[in-house]
Amino acid sequence: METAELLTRLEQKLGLQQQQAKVLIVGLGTTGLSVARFLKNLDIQFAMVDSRDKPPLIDPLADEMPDVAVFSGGFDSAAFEVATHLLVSPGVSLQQETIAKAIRSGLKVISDIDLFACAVDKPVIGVTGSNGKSTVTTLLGDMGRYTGVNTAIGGNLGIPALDLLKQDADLYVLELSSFQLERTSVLEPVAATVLNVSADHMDRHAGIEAYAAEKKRIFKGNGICVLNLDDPVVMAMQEPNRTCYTFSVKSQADYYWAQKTDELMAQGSPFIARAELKLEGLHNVANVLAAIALGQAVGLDDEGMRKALRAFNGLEHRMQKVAEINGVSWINDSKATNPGACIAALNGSQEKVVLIAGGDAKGAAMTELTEAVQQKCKAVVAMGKDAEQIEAALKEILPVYRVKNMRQAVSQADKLAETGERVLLSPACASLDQYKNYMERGERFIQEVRKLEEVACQGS
Ligand code: UMA
Ligand code: ADP
Repeated sequence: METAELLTRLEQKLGLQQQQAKVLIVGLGTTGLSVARFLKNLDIQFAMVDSRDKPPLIDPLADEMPDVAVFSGGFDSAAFEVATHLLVSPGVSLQQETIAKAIRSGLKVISDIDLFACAVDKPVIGVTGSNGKSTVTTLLGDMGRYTGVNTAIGGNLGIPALDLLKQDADLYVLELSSFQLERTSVLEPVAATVLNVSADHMDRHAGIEAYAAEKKRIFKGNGICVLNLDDPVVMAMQEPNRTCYTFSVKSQADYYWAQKTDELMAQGSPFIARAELKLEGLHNVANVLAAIALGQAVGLDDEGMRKALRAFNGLEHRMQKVAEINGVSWINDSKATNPGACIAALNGSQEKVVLIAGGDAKGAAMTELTEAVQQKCKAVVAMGKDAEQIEAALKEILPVYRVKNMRQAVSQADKLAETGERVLLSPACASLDQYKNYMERGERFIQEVRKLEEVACQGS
């Protein structure tokens, strides 16, 4: 897009006038840096503020843009007083005192997704939900590639939306978190889905209704809405006069799993046999149905989509088999950072489970796990900040063992699991109380399991 046209759009849609706007970017992480680059290119004035003493991307910013003003070590900055627009990174709450005050005083909140929406001139698919976003977004990227459509994927998945524009793609697929949607007002995807809604990030949202309302923002505009027929909270988002495709693993829908024939159906015709998928668990069948619906919504070729589905092995740290030791399978599902994901993992398990759970519950109630744990588990090993909460919720129904770290967790689980059973790391909690991220937590689990494997090999 020509710069002049982009500037016009920014002015019309976001009130960002090149000469007058002063954007205060809150947060110098990957989002903040992508925005700084975008605004610098357009000669729009901005400054940056970060509550940390040394924001993570301060060095690359200083190298690329040494003249940019950065106020770090707190939000107590006069920069808020001169700004016209606030671009708040998703990791920072809009309820933070200084930010809330600035918003009340009339500063307009915008997001990197808003800027992206103004700058993009190709179709955008939006993917949100409490669980399955990364899987569906990645699958759509593969489907695009297998059908010969130059597809860029990113957003909450990792590459900030604005950085995707460099790829000059023909189709963009954005994974969007509730935090990104909450501060986005102009994105109108050609097709979008809310995969499911269950309690997550309750420490940042006023409640599940408020959280669901943020998710619903993905359906802004007139694009095709892809809705989960099995989730009443999602179905309640349906608007009259909109084209909606439903998906279901329980009953007939536009896209559904036909249990009798074990096929995935699309618009009344068999699309692919479940046996052709490498992904485990019924929740992944739901994810695949949503991806097919979105793919067809933007006209991707069916055969290319099938090829992508047959090849897709799933993402790391989601229901990955790490080892089989003395007849016990060890599964890494470290990305299960909320109860909904852990419940899906348990429901998909055929074997009896020793569950390793815990971390930061982010305000979610661990009692949500009760039914699935009762049906599938023989014991729970609890670690991390909210281990006590897990113990309190589950100790009446099965043994709960408290441990301090992953080494102890694996060792305890090893003592408990017997041939034909599975040890599942599916924490139902965020990892940040003990690890850098869920990847580090999963890697630590894998390391400990590998040690067990070595010992088992030496013994045999
Ligand atoms: N932070 C401060 N002070 C600040 C700014 C940030 O303490 O002034 C902290 C935040 O509280 C947070 C961390 O720094 O813990 C990172 O925040 P950020 O907004 O700067 O993060 P970015 O590096 O810009 O990454 C963000 C998303 N991060 C969050 O939403 C926390 C990334 O999603 C996303 O990939 C990236 O933008 C590109 O779009 C990560 C994530 O954890 C994977 N998302 C959550 C999730 O999936 O559950 C929502
Ligand atoms: P997200 O990006 O929304 O966090 P992921 O695809 O990374 O989603 O999966 C995160 C966790 O949720 C994993 O533990 C995975 O097994 C589980 N999961 C994936 N899809 C679903 C679903 N449709 N319903 C419930 N849990 C799911």
